[in-house]
Amino acid sequence: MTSKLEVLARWVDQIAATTRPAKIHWCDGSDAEYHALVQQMLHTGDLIELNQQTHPGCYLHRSHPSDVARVEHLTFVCTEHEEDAGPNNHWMAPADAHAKIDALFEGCMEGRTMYVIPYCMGPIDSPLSRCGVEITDSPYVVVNMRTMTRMGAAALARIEREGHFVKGLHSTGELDPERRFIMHFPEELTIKSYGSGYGGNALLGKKCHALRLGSFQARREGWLAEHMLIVGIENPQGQTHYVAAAFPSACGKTNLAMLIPPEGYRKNGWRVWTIGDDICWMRPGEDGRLYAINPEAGFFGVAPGTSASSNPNALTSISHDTIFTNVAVTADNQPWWEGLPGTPVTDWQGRPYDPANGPAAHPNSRFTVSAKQCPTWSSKAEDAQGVPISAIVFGGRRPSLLPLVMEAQDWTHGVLMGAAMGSETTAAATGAVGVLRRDSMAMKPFCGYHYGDYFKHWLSFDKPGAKLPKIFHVNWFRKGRDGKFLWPGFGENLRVLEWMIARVEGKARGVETPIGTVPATGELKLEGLDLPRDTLAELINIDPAGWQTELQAIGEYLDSFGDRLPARLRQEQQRVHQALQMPRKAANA
Ligand code: OXD
Ligand code: MN
Repeated sequence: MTSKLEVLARWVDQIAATTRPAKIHWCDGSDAEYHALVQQMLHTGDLIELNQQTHPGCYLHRSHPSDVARVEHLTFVCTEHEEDAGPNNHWMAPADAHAKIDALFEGCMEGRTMYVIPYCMGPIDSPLSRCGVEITDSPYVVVNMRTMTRMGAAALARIEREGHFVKGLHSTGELDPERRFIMHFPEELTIKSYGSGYGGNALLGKKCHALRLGSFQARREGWLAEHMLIVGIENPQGQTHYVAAAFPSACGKTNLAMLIPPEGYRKNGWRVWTIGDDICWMRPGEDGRLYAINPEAGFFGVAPGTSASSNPNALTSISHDTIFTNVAVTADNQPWWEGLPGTPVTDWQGRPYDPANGPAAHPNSRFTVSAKQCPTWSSKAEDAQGVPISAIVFGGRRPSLLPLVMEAQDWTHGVLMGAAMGSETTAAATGAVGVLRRDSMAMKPFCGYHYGDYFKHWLSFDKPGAKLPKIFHVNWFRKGRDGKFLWPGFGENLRVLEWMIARVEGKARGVETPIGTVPATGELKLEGLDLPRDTLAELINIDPAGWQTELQAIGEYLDSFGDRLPARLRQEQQRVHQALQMPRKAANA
């Protein structure tokens, strides 16, 4: 082993001395390795074969019923100074955190195999990509990491060239919620995760590396690591604009990333290209624009709600070579979840399906699939330079107040829109569902440092020579008085994206309001959509009294970040608040 890999070899030896595995397996990422691991897991029952006629290469994994989602209350950012982790994270002193979790790792791999997974987040040749090594005792983690990252020999070669990497240590342990921690040490570029086999807690390349440590690395190095999908919108003239969009977990990022244009748009030649559905790394290019890569190579998508009407591209992607986690199965052994046709016979826990036990598939059941299986996958996802971003979109589940779409006046206002983002909670994390919480840039569970410093970092991109994307805020989830959604969503969201692109190209006038620019009458193309005019008016209506209360609440929220909150952001909030107090024309006049 050459000298640069000695650091890695020494670390692996040291972990082996603590965890005491029976065997060490260095993962090469080959097909043969993948198939051997699948066979082994079929034998142990970690995987269950699904109907190979209808779903070739598809398998089901059932996790422990207490281990089905991310566990934010057990997730820690362990910076030397508590202040650096910020009020947005749980903090533990690094020495205490190491001691606590190392005690759990002691001897935990006895009699088992320890897998060493070298991986690269992002295209293997991209200067923006970053490498890591995950050590785990879970073969399920290995096969998922193979789909979700560029894993194996090529990543190892890059690590050897660069000589540095993020260190991730994981063990499923006893799957005891009392002995479960996800610890991040950003200053040491180290992750330690014990006691959970669930994706976000165990596939360390994803949330732990690409977002929590990634955001920390990004701030140091002058780029952004964000919880965003990346989608390309090609117009009938063949020009493609790339849009990066942040929504909290389980708010439809995967659906938007794989959107199917409404029929009229398809006929006219509009196309949609998928680059990523969850994470986006962006940095300024030489021309001043922001260029983005998707650090992931696969989708770890929420299964329930994925259907022929909501996301046919996802459904096609997962018709073969997919690992399903915690879905139900039908009588002929096909994967099943709420929203699909057919009938479940066995629920996600392997019990005969009984509606009295709740949904057949766990609400946070997932599929893991290679991005290349998506019919709209774009080869630009492999572009080492990334794709230029024309628009950044923020959004959340807001049943009222927030209009369908609004555009920020400038970058600072856009950062305020992102910081003020709020959403109803979903099943992607444990805890109550349907409660409104602020989730700045959809990064509340993922920002690896103080939110005040993070906002400052965002603001810092606005400098001479920068050609920054326009920033928008959308709300697909506004409800009418009858409690029903006002906007049909899904493919129809392209109409809103078209308006944004028209704004980017200077082809739509919009109507300025104190909270942002909304579409002028006739600018949102509604042909072929049965949407009454007053529903549209309601969707973009701005309620000044409601917004005054909202701005007040945003101010209080910003104040919770204390001294580290950039004054510019608080001034921006005051500017908007004051503008709301001035008399103005009706937004949708
Ligand atoms: C995810 C999440 O799994 O955000 O992507 O929870
Ligand atoms: Mn996510």
